[in-house]
Amino acid sequence: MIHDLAVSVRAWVREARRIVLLSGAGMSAESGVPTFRDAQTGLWAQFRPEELATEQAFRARPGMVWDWYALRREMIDRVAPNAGHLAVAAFQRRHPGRLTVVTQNVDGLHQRAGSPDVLALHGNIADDRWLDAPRPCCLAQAPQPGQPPRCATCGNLRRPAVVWFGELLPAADLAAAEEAAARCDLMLVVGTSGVVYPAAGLARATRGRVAIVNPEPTELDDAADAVLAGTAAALLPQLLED
Ligand code: BJW
Repeated sequence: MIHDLAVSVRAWVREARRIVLLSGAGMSAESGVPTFRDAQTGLWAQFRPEELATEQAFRARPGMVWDWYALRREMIDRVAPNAGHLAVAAFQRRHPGRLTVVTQNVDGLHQRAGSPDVLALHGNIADDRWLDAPRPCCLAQAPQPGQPPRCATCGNLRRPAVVWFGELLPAADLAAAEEAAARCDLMLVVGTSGVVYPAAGLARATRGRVAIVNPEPTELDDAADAVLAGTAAALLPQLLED
């Protein structure tokens, strides 16, 4: 059973020459990855992302923030792409070059589903980098294991290679996402609350149609031509079928 509005969006998908899929945490919810701002459990229940996902929080409590990321890394290693990720990747295989994935997610699930050239605006949780600019001593030896690992000589810390509040997004990926948003005929905005910028701004910057897929209202609903109340894994296979 497919709703009338979903039929319209499916027709927009068929007409569109260029599509952007802008995803957020809800894209991976049905894979078992908790979102940031829904009812949360464990460490998510005690802290807001704005309190943990900052350089200031890491400098103040590196062990605690490192452990938060370590738990999330373990959890992400255990999950798999869901029917939504797979439908996107299958569409891209059938229509090379027509759909660009721009994601705020750091879980790598679009990439694992087979989507090519994903623009990962907030980095990748599987990667680390130096907290402070690396000195020759940092580069000369393997980091000393720990929570977090550190340079044995100067104490510089390793940190997750994700984008925290107040930090710049990767410039090339953001520029490519802005260009794709400016050029697309249709943007599918899936599983994001639309509160975090500049990613949310992409949905306001496009001159193409905007269709939202989300079981709950979002901050971007006023910018949308269609708001589909449903989940990524249920709706994307319908919207993206030929
Ligand atoms: C489902 C579902 C299912 C559930 N199917 N859906 C303009 C105005 C105001 C503030 C700013 C602005 N521009 C910049 C800012 C500051 C700031 C910001 O946006 N603050 C806001 C909170 C107000 N932005 C930044 O600091 C950014 N950097 C920047 O702008 O640099 C320039 C600058 C520098 C210095 C000063 C000023 C500017 C960086 C933002 C980095 C965000 N990082 C995080 C953490 C990443 C690492 C990690 O994973 O730990 O990214 S925070 C967190 O939020 C994460 C997410 O990618 C991001 C977005 O969250 P998302 O994906 O929308 O998740 P939720 O949980 O919010 O929503 C889930 C949705 O799914 C819900 O709607 C559910 O209903 C839905 N859902 N199940 C479909 N099955």
